[in-house]
Amino acid sequence: MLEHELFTRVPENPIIKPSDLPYPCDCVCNPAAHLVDGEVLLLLRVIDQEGGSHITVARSQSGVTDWRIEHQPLLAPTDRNLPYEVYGCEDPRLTWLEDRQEYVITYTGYSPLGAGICIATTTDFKTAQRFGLVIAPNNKDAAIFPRQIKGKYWMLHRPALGDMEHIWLAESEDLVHWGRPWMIIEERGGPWWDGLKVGGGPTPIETRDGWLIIFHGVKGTAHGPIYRVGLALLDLDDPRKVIRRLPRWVFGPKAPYEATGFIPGVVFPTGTVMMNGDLYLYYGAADTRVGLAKTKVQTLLTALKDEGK
Ligand code: M1P
Repeated sequence: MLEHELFTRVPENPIIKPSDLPYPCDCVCNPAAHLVDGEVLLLLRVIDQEGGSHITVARSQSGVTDWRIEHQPLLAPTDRNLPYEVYGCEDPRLTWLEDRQEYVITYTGYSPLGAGICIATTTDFKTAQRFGLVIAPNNKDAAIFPRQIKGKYWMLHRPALGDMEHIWLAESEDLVHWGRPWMIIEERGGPWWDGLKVGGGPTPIETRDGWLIIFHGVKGTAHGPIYRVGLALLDLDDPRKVIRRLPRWVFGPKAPYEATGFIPGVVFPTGTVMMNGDLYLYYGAADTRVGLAKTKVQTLLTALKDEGK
């Protein structure tokens, strides 16, 4: 029988839980990830005890254990001049842009007006320059490609249009003004594992075969939504062209720390790094903790080649 899951959980899971934070919080989940100065840096989404979210930096040599977590958030809803983030800064993704020599953080700004896409940049993860809201609500799950394509920056994003929540692309020359929207990965409706909605995951990964896209898909059930992980491949020179999409999911909530928690039945992939030839996938588990699962990029590409449509 075909093995459904293409990722292997590390035995240390959950690798970060609320009690690991140096200050009180309810949940820690959905981290962005990058290799920075030879170690893994995570941007954690932390849900405080009032219910709002902020973003805090964590670092580890191994990317698995011994996390050093900052005592102060990098991005928090404290600035009165940022009205679109007053309920929180959520679900970051992180991209290094070589041409700008800086990291770009995309995150969801949540406010009484809904959830929209915000951008900030940093070089040292001690301070960040906030651009504010760059795409109006309702829109989430933004991640910027790690290099320019055809002279433009490209971003995955997920507008909510009535009942439809598909993954789209947008282009920009300056990271502030985004346009030329193009839908690439649709929620499939019906009984499918990705029928209710889909949303972009970690920063797209450049491979010989194309841009590897790891995304989440949601199925609605009588017991609530199930969040699982899917795969697609986009053309390297024109990401508007979807080369392959895997019909099935490849990683889903199975372990107790994914099946129970604040929102049960959720694995929410948001960050990857390459470590010792493995792709490390960091994800939110039940919106409560951080999990880590490993695979080989080639395993994902082979599945897309053999089973993708
Ligand atoms: O509870 C699961 C997830 O629900 C939302 O997902 P989406 O981006 O698809 O709307 C988000 O609120 C996310 O933070 C959360 O983990």
